[in-house]
Amino acid sequence: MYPSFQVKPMQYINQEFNYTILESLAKKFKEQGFVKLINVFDNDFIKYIENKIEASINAPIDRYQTGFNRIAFDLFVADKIVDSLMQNSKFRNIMFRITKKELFYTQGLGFELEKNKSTGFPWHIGTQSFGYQQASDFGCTIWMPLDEINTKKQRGGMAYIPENIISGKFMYEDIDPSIVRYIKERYQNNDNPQLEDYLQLRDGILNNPYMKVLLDHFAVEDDFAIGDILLFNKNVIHRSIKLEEGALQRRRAFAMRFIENHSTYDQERALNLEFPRQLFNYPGCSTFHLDVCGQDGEIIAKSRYFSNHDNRHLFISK
Ligand SMILES: O=C(O)CCC(=O)C(=O)O
Ligand SMILES: [Fe+2]
Repeated sequence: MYPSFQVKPMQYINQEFNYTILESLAKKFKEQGFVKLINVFDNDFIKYIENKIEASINAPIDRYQTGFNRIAFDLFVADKIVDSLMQNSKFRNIMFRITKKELFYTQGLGFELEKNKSTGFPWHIGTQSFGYQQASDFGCTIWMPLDEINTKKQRGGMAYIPENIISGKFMYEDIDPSIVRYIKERYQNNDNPQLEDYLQLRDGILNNPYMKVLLDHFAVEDDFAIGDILLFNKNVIHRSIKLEEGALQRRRAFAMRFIENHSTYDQERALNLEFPRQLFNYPGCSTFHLDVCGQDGEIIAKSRYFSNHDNRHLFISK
């Protein structure tokens, strides 16, 4: 007889979130645009992600990413483990009950901050990650730190603004498009716009001294144990928090982006992401927004870009 040896299947989700808990999380998510969930992912899943991130993230290439020690966009394409998380009924239930949306997984990203050095991203919204869907379409992120975050010790997490106080919606709807339009019009008028003009506007609107007074005042910063996550919608203004002195050398995080399943492609918005990169001739961090669809108005989740739509669709049978 051979000893009966079986590999334990990955559970992904560590605990039951009952109806009452999910409804109270949903209420918070609706009000604030974000919610912290405790003890969601199991150790096997976290270890898997950690190993893969370690092997995939690299030194930054784009100026906008230099706040990180290592970073990667477009991770986990056709990854069996991540695909089966999207198929997991407990996971689907959590995502649907809290967001009240049927979601489609688009992208995975990895981030690493180095102690006392990396500043990460300043106040921002998901201009790049959600820059190919209509401004009004729903999108959200699961942010999953891979190192413990203690706000009273080393910090190194994120800060975020409740959407019922200040929402970042105006950035998608008005500011991002008008910044590109301003640069374009100056270019057309032979007014010689400079990369610096663009960068100051792109990063400056949410980080100018007066806006910072408000954002810093209303910022929420949480502790995270390994397995805890932050779920936040695309309108939540957020920033990285520096990892301060202490035992941890670096803080890593994995982010998963989702869009509402019926979101459509906004080609002008996607091309707007490219315009400054072409004009000022610097590399972008991702071409996902160009590759994902070819036609304006196309349903993104049905695009030929995704080889297996069912693996990414958090389908809910009602
Ligand atoms: O991990 C970080 O510091 C930044 C993460 C972030 O901005 C995001 O996931 O949108
Ligand atoms: Fe972000």
